Amino acid sequence: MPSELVYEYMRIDHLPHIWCAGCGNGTLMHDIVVALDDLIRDKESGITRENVVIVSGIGCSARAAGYLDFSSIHTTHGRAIAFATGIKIANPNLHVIVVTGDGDCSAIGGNHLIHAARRNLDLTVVVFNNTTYGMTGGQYSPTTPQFDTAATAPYGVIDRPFNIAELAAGAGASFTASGDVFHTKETIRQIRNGILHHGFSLIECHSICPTYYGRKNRKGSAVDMLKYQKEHGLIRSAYDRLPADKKKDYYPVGSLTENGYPEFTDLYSYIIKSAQSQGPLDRSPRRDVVMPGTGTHLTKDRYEMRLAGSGGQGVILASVILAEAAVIEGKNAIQSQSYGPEARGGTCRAEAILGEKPLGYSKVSRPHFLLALTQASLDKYSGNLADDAFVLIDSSLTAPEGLTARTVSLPILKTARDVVGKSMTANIVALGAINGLLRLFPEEVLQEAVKRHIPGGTEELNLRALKEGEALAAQAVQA
Ligand SMILES: Cc1ncc(C[n+]2csc(CCOP(=O)(O)OP(=O)(O)O)c2C)c(N)n1
Ligand code: SF4
Repeated sequence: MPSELVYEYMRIDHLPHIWCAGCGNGTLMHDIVVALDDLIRDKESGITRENVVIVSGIGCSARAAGYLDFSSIHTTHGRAIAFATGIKIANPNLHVIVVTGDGDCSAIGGNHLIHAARRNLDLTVVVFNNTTYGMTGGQYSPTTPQFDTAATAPYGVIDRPFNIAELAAGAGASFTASGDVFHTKETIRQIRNGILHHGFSLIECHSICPTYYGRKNRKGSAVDMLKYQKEHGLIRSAYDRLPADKKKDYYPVGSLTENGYPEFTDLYSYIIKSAQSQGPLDRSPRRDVVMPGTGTHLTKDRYEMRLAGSGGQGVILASVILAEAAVIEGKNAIQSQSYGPEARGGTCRAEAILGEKPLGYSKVSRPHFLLALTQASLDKYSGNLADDAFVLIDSSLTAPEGLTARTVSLPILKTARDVVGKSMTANIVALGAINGLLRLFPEEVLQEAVKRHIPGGTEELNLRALKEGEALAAQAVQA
């Protein structure tokens, strides 16, 4: 690599690199750097040093993420595309480039690959395909040619190999191409086009591993392996013109597919915007939030809510409705749940994190609010609450001794059963009570969120349940 590119784009303190002499990884990393340098210099491209993220899994190839001086993350084996997915969804303005090995992306990470391709998420995946597990000593991978030998196949590999570019194209990737170590100019061009492409792009680069694959299969020196690429890699247009019976002796270098399938984060934001614009509704500013006896304002950027009960009580649906109401209000929300088989006879919980600003981390760690509808779920989940937490429990329950958070108990289950006339509406009664106490949403917003998630024909029943819950809260506030 020209020294000015090394000084500009590599972490000098990480050098010398660990790759063997003659390994193809250095050339492919060079190709990524040249493609990026070209794009960064082109002010029209929208690509800057700051908005590029390099993600890798584990393997010889994956070390590139450590050498490249961009925002980078060296993750776990097979999971590079999963990490990259999170990064891209959190900030769709980033250009996320995954550097991955054939084992990393098509064996242990094969599911992540096909589903990211299927979603057409705007990532650029550059596969360093050396047809072996280099880092662990030359085991066979999904791309090892049939009957070649490997540390785990001393008499030859039986499986037929994947063509990773075709696999990605078949799964729905909107840009696929191949490159190699010898045809540098075309490989750089494809990486550059892949980065510019808006959608899932994958460039499968045939690499060389003289140390393991080459030695075990008598492919000669690194120079011999490169010579093979020179003689057997054909620019796509020339490859396409070959008669069918000749194609097996060559491989194509260049573009395989390119189309304009819609991109995942575009569709995602479209769906969220339309969910918000279906909103009714009263856009009046949020009312003051006065928790019983405290006068505290609920103005958190991140408000973590946990709803707990037993299976069948509808706490998951309640958390979904809370999150939906936040979305209608133009706020951010994360909904999650823990509903294992134990919920059939024991406890289950669901969570919603609500916030004005982007929420980031999706796990509830110290809830600001806890609803408990059963004693077992109260006992289980009343520990580790936020310092200023607020707890709402059904009045049939007994607060555990160690519970110091402000706690209000209301006859939620009884109201659902005796006043609304259906025990199964307890979750909606609880939602009315929660909103009455915390004043999270204008009533109309919560009603709309309820309507979007209840079964058809139960509207009147559930809106009545919501009202009864609000009435319970009103009495508690007055008391
Ligand atoms: C979960 C997990 N399984 C297995 C390993 C061991 N491991 C490290 S690298 C590697 C294979 C690397 O092969 P490939 O992805 O083709 O990259 P290369 O080293 O050839 O560039 C394996 C199996 C690991 N680190 N983590
Ligand atoms: S083992 Fe193979 S892939 Fe790994 S650095 Fe050496 S030549 Fe490259």
